Amino acid sequence: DMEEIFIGMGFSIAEGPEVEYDLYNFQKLNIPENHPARDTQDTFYIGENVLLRSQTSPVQVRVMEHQKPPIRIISPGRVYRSDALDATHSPLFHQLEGLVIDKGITMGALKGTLEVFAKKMFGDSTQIRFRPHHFPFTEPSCEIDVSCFRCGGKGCPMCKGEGWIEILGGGMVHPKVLKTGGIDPEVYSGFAFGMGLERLVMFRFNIDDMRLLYENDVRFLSQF
Ligand code: 2NL
Repeated sequence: DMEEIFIGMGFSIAEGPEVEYDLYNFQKLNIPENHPARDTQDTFYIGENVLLRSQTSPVQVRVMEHQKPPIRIISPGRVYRSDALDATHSPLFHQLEGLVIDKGITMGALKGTLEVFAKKMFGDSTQIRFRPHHFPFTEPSCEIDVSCFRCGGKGCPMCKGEGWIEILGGGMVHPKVLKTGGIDPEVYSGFAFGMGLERLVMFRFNIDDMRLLYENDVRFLSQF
């Protein structure tokens, strides 16, 4: 469903390796040597410079290096983080990231794109809210909430009384990231966003334990 929504807005689907170089997973995304995300506690290393990708951003870096703007892609796929398995964490999960680069791309374009996505995904009355945040690869950065699709924003157990549910992170692609991708930040700008698929699926189908998604229990699967 998510792919259909973005294809409808002119995006293409990009894929890349799950076993990545440190260079593509971290360095080219402005995540320096001493950044906590690079700790072996958080990332599965296969060799000194080779790891299981912890995000799908390296796919987008590879597209930047091989394709001239305009770029309009999503990169859905498996990612890996060294987390213990519990109801809300899994060492293997899925992300969908998006990247748009052209002349004159602004935060307004990010907002419009994600508003269309949220309405198509969760219903026409859905609203979105941007909150300031920090990611190394975007500047400025934000987290994006959608109005609770269960209670419409009044507050309920699903949104923990908040009225809003956090589903996305995003921002304007950092000039350093554009430059390492071979794109001139003086000429082009872009936005990027990312979201965790399991979290979204759990909200959509009211699933309270992520492990159910991986256990292949027929009693669970046959409901869909
Ligand atoms: C989150 C946040 C995000 C991106 C992913 C990105 C990719 C490139 C350049 C800049 Cl190549 N940014 N991706 C940007 C902001 C947020 O994901 O919470 N994901 C689960």
